[in-house]
Amino acid sequence: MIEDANELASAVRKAVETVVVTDVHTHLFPPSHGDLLLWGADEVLTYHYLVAELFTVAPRDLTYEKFWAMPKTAQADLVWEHLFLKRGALSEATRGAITTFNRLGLDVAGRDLDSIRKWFAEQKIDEYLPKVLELANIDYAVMTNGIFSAEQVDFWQRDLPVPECLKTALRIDPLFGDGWERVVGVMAEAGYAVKTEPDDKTFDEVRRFLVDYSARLKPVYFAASFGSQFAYGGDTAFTRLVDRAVVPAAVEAGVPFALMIGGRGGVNPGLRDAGVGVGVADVMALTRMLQRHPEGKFLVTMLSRVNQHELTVLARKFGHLHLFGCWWFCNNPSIIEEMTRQRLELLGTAFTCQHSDARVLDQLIYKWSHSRKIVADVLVDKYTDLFVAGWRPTEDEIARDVRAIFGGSFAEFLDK
Ligand code: RAT
Ligand code: ZN
Repeated sequence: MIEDANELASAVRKAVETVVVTDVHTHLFPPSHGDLLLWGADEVLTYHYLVAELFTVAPRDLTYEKFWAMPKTAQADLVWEHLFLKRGALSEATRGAITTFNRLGLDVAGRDLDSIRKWFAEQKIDEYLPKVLELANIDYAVMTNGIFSAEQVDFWQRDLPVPECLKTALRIDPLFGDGWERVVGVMAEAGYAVKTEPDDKTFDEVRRFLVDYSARLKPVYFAASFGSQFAYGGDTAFTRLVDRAVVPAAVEAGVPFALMIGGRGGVNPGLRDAGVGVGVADVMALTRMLQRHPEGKFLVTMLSRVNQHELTVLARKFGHLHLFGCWWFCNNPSIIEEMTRQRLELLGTAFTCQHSDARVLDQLIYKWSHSRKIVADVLVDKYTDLFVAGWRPTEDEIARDVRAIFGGSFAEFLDK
């Protein structure tokens, strides 16, 4: 038992620093899937979070069209020049690139991008991937596998090797909204009796398609992201699809349905991925889904800070809802701190405090090192309050609780 407050603080910090984390949502791919797996200096520097920042300061004659027509190294050069050399790299995404290069042992203070690039050019991905996972101290990362992406499906059909540290998630966004006609074509071609004007048979066939896919890819969950206009209930096509196909398929496959809610698409399409904004969504829509489907399991993260409190309260009401991560625009120290405090105060350890959303392998390094530091600060406060209240935890109990919010509670949720 720990009897001293200083000893308690160092035990908590050590537990967070050393905990093995599960990264429940990334955009990584197996090395066998070739160029789909992004890594290296130029990918780090052209992360869409950084492209958005570049255009906040870029000269007016740098049009989006000009930028996208450039080779990646030229795009990265522009980001480096405007966001790292001409002004302080104080934003979360810019600091993240610095942390990443630094933790890889590169001389960031020297500001020599060419030598950083040279180092990356010497790395072999099969050795580099495990090295990054070790530096980030991750047991496994969940990928985003677009089952309606022809490029990705082509790789899966070839049965290529997938390292143990990467697990699949079936990404099904095109089923909802504009993608419907195209995906009906894909499913019909694969032998499923689906119609663009959906009837009960179509829903059954979509369910069968998802269950068959699950048997092949063995996903951890099904996932989709939804805009801030997310709506559920009544006699809508989306509601019927969720009720009759998606949730039944997830239940049959024994996996949760993950919903990421709150992007505002098309705010600035010229910026491509970087052009999505944020909007406040209706938590009641999610509430209705949870009420209607007690047999399902739901993993949820929301994008707007405004939604976080209501969402966290909702997670106290339903054991089949598990919250994860501080998503995208919430993945900033001030908001991670606030969200983690709020979730601990309302949920104890029954949530997953963070996911990386890494699109570029190397980003695992900074996303996890930055988050560990913030979560450690919050946990030191919480354990100190508990100590003052008279409780005396052991080191093992602290390690157990830390692991819970970095992946243990997620594993329990999957198993329950
Ligand atoms: O955070 C991001 O990189 C977003 O662009 C999206 O990938 C989002 O996380 C998603 O999975 O839809
Ligand atoms: Zn994502």
